[in-house]
Amino acid sequence: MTEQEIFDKKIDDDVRIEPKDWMPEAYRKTLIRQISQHAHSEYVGMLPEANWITRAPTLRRKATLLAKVQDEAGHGLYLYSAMETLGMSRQQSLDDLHSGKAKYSSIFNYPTLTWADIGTIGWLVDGAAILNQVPLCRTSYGPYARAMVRVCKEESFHQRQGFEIMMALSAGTAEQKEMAQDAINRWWWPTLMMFGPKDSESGNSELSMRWRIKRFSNDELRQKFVDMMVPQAEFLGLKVPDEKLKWNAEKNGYDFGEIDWEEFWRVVKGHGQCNKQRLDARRKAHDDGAWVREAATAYAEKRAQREATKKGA
Ligand code: BYC
Repeated sequence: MTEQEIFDKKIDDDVRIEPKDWMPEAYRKTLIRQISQHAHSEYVGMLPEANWITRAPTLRRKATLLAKVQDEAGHGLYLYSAMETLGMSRQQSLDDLHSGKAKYSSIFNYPTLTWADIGTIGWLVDGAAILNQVPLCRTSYGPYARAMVRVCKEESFHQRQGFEIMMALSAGTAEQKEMAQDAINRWWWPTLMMFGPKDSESGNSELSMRWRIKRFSNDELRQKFVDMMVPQAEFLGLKVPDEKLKWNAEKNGYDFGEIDWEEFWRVVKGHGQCNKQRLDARRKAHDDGAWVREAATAYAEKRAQREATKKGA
């Protein structure tokens, strides 16, 4: 059997591909592309939420939000490590993010204006992330799949905390309920965009599905999301801002309106409300952290020298 045939058989038999296995260059590249987009999303995703840590309404809310934001940093780290197993250094990935070459999820280029936005991000954005990421626990590349198991457990907790914030607000005063409705009005459509372009325009889907990197198409996941979230919105007493939303008994799912694809591509291409602000914040955090990296490297070098001297003695 050729190396290509062994690889194809593993994919067909659902056997994981591991870092030292032979893999087609295009498979390696598409994995790096997707994991990079994913890792940077976790990393940049800390910013809109961190914006509310100092303004969380109670100590318990603050502690929970702090833990959530730290979890996102951890998710980024698992994913950067998974990328390293494919030969992509962390420095290179970060350089690509900071230069604007690498993508991250469009959703994080929208501002968090009120506390209800934190609830809505947890409920809707993490809800979308879970739907997209649970199938990734079975993705064909071992290190990515294993990283996703832990990520998904933590995301489930994030979603619960978001929903709980929304329950409190929607059962609160008229102003609180209005704040919750305003948040869903602003976040609903950008959340639907998280699943990517329509299947007919998703250039990467076909190969990614064949290689079992992706298990469901962008539109399939988007449909599942709408079907899952509409009853939750109803439970909260909130209205989904889509006049075309309608139950379709024949397909056993909801029909819904068309996404503003022009807005989607504008944000993906770097021209959303907060793209500049997000990248500036990440670059600044990286520059401010230079001394930590230098200190850690100096410590590691000193320690290696000490070990070598001990061995020589
Ligand atoms: N934003 O051919 P397509 C999270 C790009 S959740 C920006 O369909 P693919 C978190 C796409 O990269 C969010 N770019 O691509 C949650 C491609 O560009 P390139 C992160 C987007 O890869 C809460 C081009 O458009 N989750 O982290 O087959 C708190 C054409 O698309 C977007 C993941 O990344 C978008 N919305 O499918 C904190 C999950 N959509 O690469 C953090 C893993 C598409 O050709 N990623 N693009 O230059 C995936 O599942 C897939 O990459 C996607 C896109 C479904 C997103």
